[in-house]
Amino acid sequence: MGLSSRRRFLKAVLAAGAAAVTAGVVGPALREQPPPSSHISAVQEYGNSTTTAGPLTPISSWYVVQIGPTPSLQAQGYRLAVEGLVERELQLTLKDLLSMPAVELYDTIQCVSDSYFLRANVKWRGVPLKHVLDMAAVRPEASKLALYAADGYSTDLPLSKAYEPDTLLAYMADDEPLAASHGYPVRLVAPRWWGYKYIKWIVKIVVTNSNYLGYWESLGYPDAARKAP
Ligand SMILES: Nc1nc2c(c(=O)[nH]1)N[C@H]1C(S)=C(S)[C@@H](COP(=O)(O)O)O[C@H]1N2
Ligand SMILES: [Mo]
Repeated sequence: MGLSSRRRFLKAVLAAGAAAVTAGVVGPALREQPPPSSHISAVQEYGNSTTTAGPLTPISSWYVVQIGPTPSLQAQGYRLAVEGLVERELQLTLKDLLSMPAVELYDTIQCVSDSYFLRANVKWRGVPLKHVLDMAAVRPEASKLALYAADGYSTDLPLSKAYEPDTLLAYMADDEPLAASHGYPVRLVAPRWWGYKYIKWIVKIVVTNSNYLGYWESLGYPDAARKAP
């Protein structure tokens, strides 16, 4: 299949609403994994599992999977709303998020639909989601988060996963701001769980005790999306 017919094919798959590949997946030009920077706290390992194997994937071969076109969000005007079962509702700007304590970690993002080809080793930087939830003060009856994105996508996360120290609201990948296609300005990073939890272009978090199911979860994908060890 030629490049342009492959693109048409992938567009058609996207239009059909399936998880689709829109970028090349094989890249020979791998670079060495740099050491972690020291001014930011690094959660390299959590529990007893390391989440990244191998060198960083060059951005040019990092896969893209999404249900529709890339929305174009601007830093100016971006807001992350936190509402629902909280003591204080929040409307965070990108500047707010950038001023919070940051964590850097290496992780492998992997799509459940082809975990061999649709994978990328990424160095993320972001704010622990727990930090933002603690600012909002989650009420004791809460059990779950519903997470919403600017493209109409959503996912959900049990509070226990949301509180893990390496679950991040990430705004950088490989020391650069996120690319538009990878979630600019902010996306979730949920190490050890499948890629569909890594919601891109996140704009709203609703704390709930109802059993909200996100886009893929409501189509039957597991709610607790831990990858096989
Ligand atoms: N907003 C939004 N986030 C999303 C998706 C989406 O369609 N929309 N797809 C998910 C899926 S299925 C995967 S595997 C990862 C892929 O992330 P990437 O395109 O940055 O590699 O994004 C997840 N986050
Ligand atoms: Mo995916």
